[in-house]
Formats: sequence, C-alpha cells, structure tokens
Amino acid sequence: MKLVLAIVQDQDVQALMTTLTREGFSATKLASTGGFLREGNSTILIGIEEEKVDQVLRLIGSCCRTRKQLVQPISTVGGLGDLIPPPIEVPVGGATVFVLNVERFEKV
Ligand code: 2BA
Repeated sequence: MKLVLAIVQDQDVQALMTTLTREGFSATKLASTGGFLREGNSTILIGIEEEKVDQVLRLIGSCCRTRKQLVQPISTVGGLGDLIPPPIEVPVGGATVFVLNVERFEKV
C-alpha cells in the first residue's frame, strides 16, 4: 500500500476532493502553510494500492494549475530613501506530491 501526500493550492482543493471522491478514492484534507510564502495551502492524504498511484497522480495533475504569485523580497538595507526592491514573481503549483510506502494499514 502507498500513501500519496499532495500539497495543493487552496484554489484547486475543492475540485480535487470532488474528483477523487467521484473516482472512488478516500482522501483527507489537512490545512497547511507553505514555508516560503507563509500562506495557506492544503495537504491531501490518499491511501491506495500501489497499482492506483499513477491514476491518482493523473487526477491530481488534472485538477491543479500552476499560478504565479508576487512576493516582496526582504530589503537588506534600512535607511530612509533606500529603494524598496520590486516584487518578484514565483511559480506555485500545480501540486507537490510525495509517494510513501505504508508499512501497515489498520482501521480499528
Ligand atoms: P511555499 O513554501 O509557500 O512555496 C511557494 C512557492 O515558492 C514554491 O512553489 C516555489 O515556486 C517557491 N519557493 C519555495 N521555496 C523557495 C525558495 N527557497 N526560494 C525561491 N522560491 C521558493 P511550489 O514548489 O509549487 O511549492 C508549493 C508548496 O508546496 C510550498 O509552499 C510548500 O508548502 C510545499 N512544498 C514544496 N516543496 C516542498 C518540499 N520539498 N517539502 C515540503 N513541502 C514542499
């Protein structure tokens, strides 16, 4: 058995949960926060048999878009009159996916 752990943007999570459920997969959504942007995202846990991993990856890919987000770089100078650096654009998504081996799965 495998555990697929997918970090997705909040804008994509509803479509992904609907798609996974429609296709018969059990999934759990956790609220999470990205370390770089410090903004909310969602982490989806999906426990599945190994032969279903590729199908689940395709479903995730079909629901999660790449978007660009503006980030204000931290200025290293602080005096009055110093120029504030312009925002930079970072790409975010589609999804960051980890596939883990599951040693044991129980429902007790
Ligand atoms: P964040 O950490 O908020 O990162 C958002 C986006 O900022 C990243 O998009 C990436 O394009 C950029 N970024 C991240 N760290 C950077 C850095 N040190 N310098 C420059 N740009 C940087 P994604 O790669 O699509 O990642 C989206 C979210 O997935 C991340 O949000 C984080 O929550 C998670 N993530 C990505 N890679 C991860 C990893 N190796 N381990 C754990 N979580 C990860």
